Amino acid sequence: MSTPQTLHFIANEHLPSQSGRFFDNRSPVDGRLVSRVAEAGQPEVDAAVAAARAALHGPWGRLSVQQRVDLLYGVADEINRRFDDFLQAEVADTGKPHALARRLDIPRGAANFKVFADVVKNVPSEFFEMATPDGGQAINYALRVPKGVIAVIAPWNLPLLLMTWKVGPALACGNTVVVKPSEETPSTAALLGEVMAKVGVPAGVYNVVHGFGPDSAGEFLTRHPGIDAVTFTGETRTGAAIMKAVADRVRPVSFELGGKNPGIVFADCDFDAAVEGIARAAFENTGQVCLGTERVYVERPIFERFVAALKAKVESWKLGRPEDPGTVLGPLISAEHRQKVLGYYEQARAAGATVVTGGGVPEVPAELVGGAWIEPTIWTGLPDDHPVVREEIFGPCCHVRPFDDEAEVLRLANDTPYGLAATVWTRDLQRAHRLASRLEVGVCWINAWFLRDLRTAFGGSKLSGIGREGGVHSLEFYTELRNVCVRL
Ligand code: NAD
Ligand code: 6OD
Repeated sequence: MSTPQTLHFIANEHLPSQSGRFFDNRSPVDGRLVSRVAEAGQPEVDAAVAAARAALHGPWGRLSVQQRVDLLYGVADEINRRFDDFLQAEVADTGKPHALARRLDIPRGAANFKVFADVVKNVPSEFFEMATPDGGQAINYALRVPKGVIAVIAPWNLPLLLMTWKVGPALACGNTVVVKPSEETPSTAALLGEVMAKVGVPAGVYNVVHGFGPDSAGEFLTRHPGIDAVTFTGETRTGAAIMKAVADRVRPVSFELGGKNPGIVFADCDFDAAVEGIARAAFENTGQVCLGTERVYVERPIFERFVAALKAKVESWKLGRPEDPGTVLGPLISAEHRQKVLGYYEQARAAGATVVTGGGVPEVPAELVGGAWIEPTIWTGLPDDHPVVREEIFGPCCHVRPFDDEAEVLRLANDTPYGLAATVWTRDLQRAHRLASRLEVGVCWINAWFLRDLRTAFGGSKLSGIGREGGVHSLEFYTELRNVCVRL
């Protein structure tokens, strides 16, 4: 059987590159070839941006809000109708367990269209009456207009979820998009093109170009003069490169970047819930979640017991093939990423950390040896300034450290250049609210983790991002206000 091809999606057509160039998309489960992916050069990026611009001034731009809303509901319904196709595509690229993709990634892919369709149906507008200098009268009202052609640059960890988290609001607000999915996970973005065409989204509204970052599709797109704004999720240093790329044209950016998130566990917590919550925060999706917890602080009286329980919990989680219903942990995204994570495992060992569990590569059946498998790992005993405790690893690992009081743990938690998320486990709600107001993060969970209401503001402080998206907050980035002043 010939290897499937993943093509660009431009003006509702699946197209190869003019250069004929392809790159390999390999499964992180066993290294098998999933597809050959067309690699965009400047001509494909030019074509995608031109298609997006034409659609903006064409049929898409002439739709009423209700017509857009109906189409986006249609997109969500079609994703749900093709749920299994999306699931298979996402799992083929990422190796994540079916159970996780079924619970999280694919439903959120659909929900991201419905939620923002609902948001734009109910946007109020401002209105002011004024006196004119000659004693007459005028009125002012604000129109919310789309920003234009939005570049969406997406990462590989939650590919459909994070891409649609940007495409949903962008389209709901009347923009058109050119998406550059991660080179590791091109499949669901391509599949979404089929959905758009099927439900009747006009050609050019949703475009996808595949390729890499620097000197490839990502950079060609962010430098393109036809792009009106860039929304990006990924590493902080990539965000810095994108900011430079758009600086000369002074284009706005919305950035969701890296994190080194603290998990804080007080002795009065619901112990089992805290163990379960921290285990999910540290290890779910094989630790490849920007909101994940890589620094865990546990109040001293329960420290030993907590570490033992966390170890027992993660050791009970089965690594395995995605389709196996018992599988909780998949592989990392790639051999290259595993090298990076193993580098931190090695640094922790060299620095004398206590390796509570894991620390290396697990034994796997022969057919999985080509995959990016890794052991979930817990350390204790590292100094607060060690790179393992300070840098984002993005793997299934955490360092656990005892603390003695609230002031100390607040200082430790905030001692980071990042500011994405924190999770606090306690039954003392006064203390919880106090910490929530003092932790320097964009999202603070109390007795929960990754619990999301999509109407809330989402984003990071410090090096973890610029801007907030979610609910009406997304309107700030995806629309502009135009004031209309009418002399009566
Ligand atoms: P990455 O920055 O390496 O890549 C993200 C995307 O940017 C990819 O599509 C890549 O091809 C593209 N890219 C790379 N260099 C580029 C350039 N110079 N110009 C334009 N595009 C470029 O990130 P990743 O490895 O895919 O994802 C993991 C990172 O993403 C982690 O740091 C994680 O914390 C972060 N992340 C953050 C959030 C959040 O909400 N804050 C969510 C998910 C992931
Ligand atoms: O839930 C979301 O909307 C979101 N942006 C999650 C980010 C997860 C990071 O890996």
